[in-house]
Amino acid sequence: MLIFAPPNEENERVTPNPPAGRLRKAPENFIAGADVRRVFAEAKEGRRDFLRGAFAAAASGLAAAGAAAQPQGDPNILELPEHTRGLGQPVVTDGYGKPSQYERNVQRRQSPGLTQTRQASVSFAPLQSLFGIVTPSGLHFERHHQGWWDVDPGKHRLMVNGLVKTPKVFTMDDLMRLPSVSRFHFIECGANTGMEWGNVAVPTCQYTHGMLSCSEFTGVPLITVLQMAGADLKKGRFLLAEGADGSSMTRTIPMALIESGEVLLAYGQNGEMLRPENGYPLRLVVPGVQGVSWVKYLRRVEVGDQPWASKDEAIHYVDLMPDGRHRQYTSIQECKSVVTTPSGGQVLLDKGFYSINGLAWSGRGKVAKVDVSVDGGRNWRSARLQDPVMSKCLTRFSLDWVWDGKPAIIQSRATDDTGYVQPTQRQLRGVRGTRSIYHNNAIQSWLVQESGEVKNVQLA
Ligand SMILES: Nc1nc2c(c(=O)[nH]1)N[C@H]1C(S)=C(S)[C@@H](COP(=O)(O)O)O[C@H]1N2
Ligand SMILES: [Mo]
Repeated sequence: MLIFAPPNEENERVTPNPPAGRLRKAPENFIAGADVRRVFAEAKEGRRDFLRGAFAAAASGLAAAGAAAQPQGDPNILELPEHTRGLGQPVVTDGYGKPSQYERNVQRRQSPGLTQTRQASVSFAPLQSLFGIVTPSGLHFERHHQGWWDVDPGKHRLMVNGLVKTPKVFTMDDLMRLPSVSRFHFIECGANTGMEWGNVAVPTCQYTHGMLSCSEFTGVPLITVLQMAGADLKKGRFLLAEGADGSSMTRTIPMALIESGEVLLAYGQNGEMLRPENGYPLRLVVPGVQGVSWVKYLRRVEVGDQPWASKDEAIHYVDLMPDGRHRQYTSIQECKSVVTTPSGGQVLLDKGFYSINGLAWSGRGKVAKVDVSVDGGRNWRSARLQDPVMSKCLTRFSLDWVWDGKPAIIQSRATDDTGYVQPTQRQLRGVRGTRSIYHNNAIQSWLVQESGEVKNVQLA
């Protein structure tokens, strides 16, 4: 079984075997020695935590909804509601369509696990409320290093320079006249699930995994404009992408990825222009690679013969390994998955049938298989993969489950088409130690308590 994918040109080999004694003290949400039985016993005693406080409101709402479903004498059937008798509202011709008022809880949110700052710089997508694989644009997660802008497309320019015959400047009109492609891809911030390194039990999958979204992107393959500028692809094995916001966001992209035609100069997202928060009017789409390389407000690409080691690849987005060295240019988002229902903060209303649902993805290709466990990883069953299964794109999986009302630990484990298997927390820490921020693709565990409340736990 391959635990870690083979290194490639931008993925340095990881060092196995961290020195002993480096693991931090197990916090409350840690299940020591994978002692699932102890946790089951504790859960039976009804031990509760902050979930009660923060999510009691949501929980009681759910319970009420369940209790309202009466088989007989239901006034919702017997009494004709207003909407079957009166005239409905007119067509919406002068505005942008909005979700139902009853869905207003479905929002991007700031994580309670992050330091609260004057201006938040990350919002998380509500994965637990989404269906299928596409993230509605208004719910796409956001990560801004210096705030977002609504950039005037009439004034926006893309410069192509460096190792090229003729440096060129493109307007948005120039770019949109070129042949385009549309492709579905996920984008995941390298820091997604990062709090789990520090054993911070953020309560919901919105906060553990919500720096993840998936869209249909439309744009021009970057290679097209490089060819138009006469790029020297022999010497020019790297490309610098630069954003037009104040964060000086610059990232090195290996030319091999660009030559494959996958890297896009994208202006479209889910059938319309990009949203300002997501880089309007132009962003780089680098399938499989961590979000930071998907430079927004893209204003310049420079062809060069070596990596730039810019601040966002020399100081940030490096992984501190157990031997004290930093892993750099580890850009590919390895195979990962998460169960989105039932997940942390949700409440199972009653025993009986549930469809376990979740998302799986790999930065190296397609998801080949997802296994699901309801007993903390002792036994696994293969989940159904929902069509379509696309490369470097979210894949939806599901598994039928009958809950017997006893505590259960739900996990998912994805395998991609390179044969790489998503690691457990213990396996990942065994190689990477505990001092990373980025690239945590470990198996997530949700504890279903007898009360029906679901909680984020870690198995050590
Ligand atoms: N110009 C610019 N591009 C950027 C960033 C930024 O702050 N400025 N943030 C990066 C990071 S760290 C991530 S995870 C993604 C987030 O994209 P999103 O906000 O569309 O979700 O954009 C990347 N591109
Ligand atoms: Mo990011």
